Amino acid sequence: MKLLAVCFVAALPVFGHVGSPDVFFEGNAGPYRLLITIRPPQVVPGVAEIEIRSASPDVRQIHIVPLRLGYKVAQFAPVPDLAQRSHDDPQFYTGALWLMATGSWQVRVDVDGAQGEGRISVPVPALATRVAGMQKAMAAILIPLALVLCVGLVSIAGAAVRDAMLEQGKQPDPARVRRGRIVMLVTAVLVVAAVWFGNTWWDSEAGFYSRIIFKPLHLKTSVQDGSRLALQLDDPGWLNRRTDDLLPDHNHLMHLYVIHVPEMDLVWHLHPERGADGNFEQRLPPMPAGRYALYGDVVHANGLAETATGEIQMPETAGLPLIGDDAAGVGPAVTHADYTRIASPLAHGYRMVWERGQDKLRARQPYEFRFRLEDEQGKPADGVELYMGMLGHAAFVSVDRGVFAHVHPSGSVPMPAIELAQPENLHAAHMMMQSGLPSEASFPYGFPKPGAYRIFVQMKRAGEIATGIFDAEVEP
Ligand SMILES: [Cu+2]
Repeated sequence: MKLLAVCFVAALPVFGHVGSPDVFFEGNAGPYRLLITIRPPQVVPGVAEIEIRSASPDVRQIHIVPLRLGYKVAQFAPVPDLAQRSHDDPQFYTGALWLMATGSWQVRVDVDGAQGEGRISVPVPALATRVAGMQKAMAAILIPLALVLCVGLVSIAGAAVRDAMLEQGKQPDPARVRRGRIVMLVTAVLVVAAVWFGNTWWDSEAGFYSRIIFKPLHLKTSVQDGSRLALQLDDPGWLNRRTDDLLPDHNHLMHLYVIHVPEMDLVWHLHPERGADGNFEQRLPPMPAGRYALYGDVVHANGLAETATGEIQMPETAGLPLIGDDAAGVGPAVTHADYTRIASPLAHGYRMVWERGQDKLRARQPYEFRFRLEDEQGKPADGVELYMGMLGHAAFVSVDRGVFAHVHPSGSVPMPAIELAQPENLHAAHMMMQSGLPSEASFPYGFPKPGAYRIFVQMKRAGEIATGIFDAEVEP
């Protein structure tokens, strides 16, 4: 019973992102600092690609193994694979692991090196996001071949009845020809029936698989009494998901990003409260009339985290000032995006600086995004505080809005999933936080596709939440 309970609790922690399935994680495996990228498969069962960069050169070997999160690890652990060290870059390792079932997995990374051994586990979801269709070229070959087979079968059956018993050199008599035709007709009917049956079976298998394909929640929205945003989690139906089982993450059931679109010049990070009817409600701050895109991050009781999306046309709201963890940011319209701008102005003459370097940003490449708070003299700001338990929160949003990722300094894995995979590491992170905070936050992330992106970065200083807004142009 106890084991069952553990399995249930740890069933499905995955990620609340839109269009950004790759997992980025930065952490310590014992004495070794690792940046780990996991590209989960799009179909399940499927192969996850693992990339590991070690910050130190004294690593000898890295072993990786996929495990179901929450199961008794030692009992079911397969033999770990040896990650391949790159020839060009000795601190870079790659591997591929099969994830056999839909749900929540962790990739356990064991490091052996000059400083001894270290271990870290990275939660990763195995969610089918598409049906693997047949390639067109393959279909172009297989369909004519199947037709040849069907026609061949019919003509063989006809020939067998008509010609098989015939003496050499003789023509079949009309009775044999007629019998041959009848048999061909019957065979044709049987072949068509077999093809029809096969197709029905295939469709039913595909239908079963399509139920597994992940369908994210939607946000149904309306503005009431001119200043209250009513939000309803709308489930399109996926497995046995519920919407009334949410867990607080950093004391909030929902983390809602509201972005003015298409300009993307105004952003709010809000925390709607759940009402007695199960729906969410947010007191709106003063906002201009316009169109807004909504991204609501929630975590289910079983650990599943997801982003519910919506859009709303709003009238101007008088609103109330922001309180608590709610925050707002202002930047230039995205039509005036400056891809070389590295500083975002803040209140009191402060600014946030993106240490972006000179290199072009490329899709599917993991990066360390570093942002620094500076005072009016350009010195690193002091008085930095934790904002909802973190040094910083960053949202990477593509201008076409197909991508939204909420990332923390530890990466794109939500905190409840990290807690499940490695409580001891979380403790270490908190210890670090207590011994004074740096003015710089870094976020491991990689863009899933080329295009224009806006990055909203939030840090807290002297009781105020600062929002920096930056633009990125990502090449293929
Ligand atoms: Cu956050």
